[in-house]
Amino acid sequence: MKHFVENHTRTIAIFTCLYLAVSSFLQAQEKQEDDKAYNKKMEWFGDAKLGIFIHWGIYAVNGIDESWSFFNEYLSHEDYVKQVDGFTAAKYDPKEWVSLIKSSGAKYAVITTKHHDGFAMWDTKFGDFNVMHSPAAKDLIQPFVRELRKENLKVGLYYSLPDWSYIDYPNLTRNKKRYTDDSIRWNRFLNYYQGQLKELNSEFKPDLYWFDGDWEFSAEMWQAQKVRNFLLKDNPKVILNSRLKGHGDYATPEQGVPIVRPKEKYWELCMTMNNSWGYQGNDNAYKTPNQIIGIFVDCISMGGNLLLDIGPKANGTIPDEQVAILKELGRWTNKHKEAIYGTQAGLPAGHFYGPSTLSADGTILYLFLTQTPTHPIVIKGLKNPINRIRIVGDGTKLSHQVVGKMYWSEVPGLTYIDVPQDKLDDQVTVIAVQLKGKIDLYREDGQVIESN
Ligand code: H79
Repeated sequence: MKHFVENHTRTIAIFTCLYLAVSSFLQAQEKQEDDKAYNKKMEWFGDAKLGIFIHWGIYAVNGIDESWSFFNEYLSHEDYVKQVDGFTAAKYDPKEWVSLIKSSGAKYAVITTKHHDGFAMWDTKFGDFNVMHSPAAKDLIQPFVRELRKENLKVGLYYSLPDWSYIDYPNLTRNKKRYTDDSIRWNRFLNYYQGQLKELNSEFKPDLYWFDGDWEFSAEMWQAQKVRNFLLKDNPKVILNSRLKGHGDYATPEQGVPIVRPKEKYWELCMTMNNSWGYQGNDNAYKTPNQIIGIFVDCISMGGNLLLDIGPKANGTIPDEQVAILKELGRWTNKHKEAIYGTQAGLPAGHFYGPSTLSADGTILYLFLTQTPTHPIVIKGLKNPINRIRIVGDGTKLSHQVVGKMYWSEVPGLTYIDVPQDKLDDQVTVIAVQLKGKIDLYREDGQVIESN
């Protein structure tokens, strides 16, 4: 009898172990499948590198902060809303917008369909605080989406979760609340905002949603998982930014350029050209094209994208300063496209004094010269022999010299590359280093010398 119990216990133990091993194997496989599907979905985004953000809404009429100006009580909600009367979009030319965006080198655009102020820019069935009840009196999103698609650019829709104008939304301003705890009113708001999202999803089938304002409530309150599920159900390839309380696909640092590489595989820095998201005629603090290109190459060097913002005027024209920046960016991205699109993050810190990228196959290293070199530039810790070095978008061959390579040491020498001053780009010069084989870096801390 004792023997039987022992045997029986052993059999159970063996089966339990087998079961656990098989189920963890299956789970790992499932995760791999998930990762594969996720990476496939994210592929266009990872390759795109540059997107244009558009903040367009009634705040352009007075040229004041989008939504925040009344939320922070710099003017009354009533006065803020009066801007609707001046929102004409009279010179709106979506074809021209898209042609400018495309010529900048951007591969996608993200437009505000509704900011925190709640003013909807498309012909929504939900409520009447929208563009149909303004002098513009037409859907402004639909023709823009159509033009983007015609030009093969990806479509991103910005949508604010908070709606500070909606009668059943709890927050009106920083200091004024409509209510704090009322599930009936909150449910009315949930139906409203989720209804709008379903409308956007079925009408425009965007490639990407850019949510904002999720900090106001919890994932449970927003019903974030449910929202993600219904958006993906009807539009399975859609990418969601991170601002759906942890239910998104990629990270969105705002304004601050990362110093170290973000831990998320996919990320995008959103940034203004001056200090405002929407059009503000008084804000002349524009970054120079050189600064913007410098920030852009920092992003791609760390495996991220740049989503660069423009703020059109209430009549639908894009301010001259912004057009000029996009054009210069376009000249630069077009000349250097091989070093930008479809590349991967470049060298980790320590190998080169500046940003860099790598071709998808890892055999070409692109170095971005954001500062004018007064001497040959140097790469450290490169084990590969070099086939050829050239200036991107120009073709000039460059000579190099390897210095300090000891035959008895594993540590590679220093590679010095001569860059002729008369071949520099007006903004950022790019050097292509064609390697023999995939890049191979020395990453140790030198070598202990035991005998010489
Ligand atoms: O649409 C643009 C801005 O209007 C919006 N996002 C970009 C794309 C934005 N508004 N504010 N912010 C981003 C940053 C907000 C910061 C704060 Fe807060 C909100 C400070 C206080 C409330 C969240 C909660 C961060 C700190 C506490």
